[in-house]
Amino acid sequence: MKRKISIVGVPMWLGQTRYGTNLGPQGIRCAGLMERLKGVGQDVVDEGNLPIGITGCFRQSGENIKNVKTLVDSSEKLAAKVSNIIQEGRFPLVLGGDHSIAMGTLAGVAKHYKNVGVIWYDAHADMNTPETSPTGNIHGMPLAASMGLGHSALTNIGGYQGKVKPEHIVLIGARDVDKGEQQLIEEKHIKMYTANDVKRLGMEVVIAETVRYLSERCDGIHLSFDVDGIDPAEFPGVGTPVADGLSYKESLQAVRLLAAAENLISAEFVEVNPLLDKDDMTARLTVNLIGALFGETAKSKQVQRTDRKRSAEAI
Ligand code: 5AB
Ligand code: MN
Ligand code: MN
Ligand code: MN
Repeated sequence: MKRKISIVGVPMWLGQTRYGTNLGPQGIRCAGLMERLKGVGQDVVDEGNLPIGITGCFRQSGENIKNVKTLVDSSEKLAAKVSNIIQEGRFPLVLGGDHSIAMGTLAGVAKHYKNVGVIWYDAHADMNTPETSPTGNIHGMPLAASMGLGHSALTNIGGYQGKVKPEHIVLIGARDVDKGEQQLIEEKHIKMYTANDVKRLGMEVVIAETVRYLSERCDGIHLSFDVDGIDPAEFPGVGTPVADGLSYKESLQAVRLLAAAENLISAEFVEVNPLLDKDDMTARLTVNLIGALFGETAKSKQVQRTDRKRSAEAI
């Protein structure tokens, strides 16, 4: 599908404690993102990186939550940016940064869509609150905060609460879920396909069911893609790796199937940490995933390679 894409980078790392996810947007760009999206004929502009505060100082109070102020300030900026992009009739493609940025993305998207559906592709559920979190890291809280649960500074981002309803969420790839998160999933009947469920059912079935489920209930679908959903053997450049993940091949299949979804309204790719990566593998394969989400196929990639070779020869 042809979309009008606006890229925004969010160089955020203070949602967790490993420096480097702030370099994610640049890592993804340097792996050739723009060229690839233009290569499949997409109308795409890169709006650069959001200016992010660097006033992180970890635990500021006795509470089990770190860097609240920095995270709230940058989420407000991102929410406004994403909202503007949608206002202009364009598709926000947000590059993380750690997953805390989803609070800002969703606050911007949900201003325009009353019933936004969310595909949360991740090894984790990201539904902790300061009461349940084992770490106090906000990148483990964005989905709870977006549902209106947890620290009030987070739930009020964008000036309103409840960006996403529990019945409008589908988790794909989960395999490291904390006790409090599991309780919430059961209590709210949140739809979840664990990594094992995907192995059992096959990705094609999972995505078909997910799109059907969300399309019946929602007015648009947001894809929140945490690259640690994929097995760390293939995606080593992540701060919270979990074994037995989804394969790169399955993930490519997932985004290829989503490329056809007319009601896909926004997407974010998060948690790429170039400092933990091996030979830029994670950044390069992430560009393959984004390319496929916007229409790249094995065949179109072949044509692009030939074109690049020809133009190099012509110089
Ligand atoms: B990610 C953990 N559940 O809350 C926590 O990478 C890990 O955005 C969260 O999915 C991982 O700290 C957050 C133990
Ligand atoms: Mn995550
Ligand atoms: Mn994760
Ligand atoms: Mn992670």
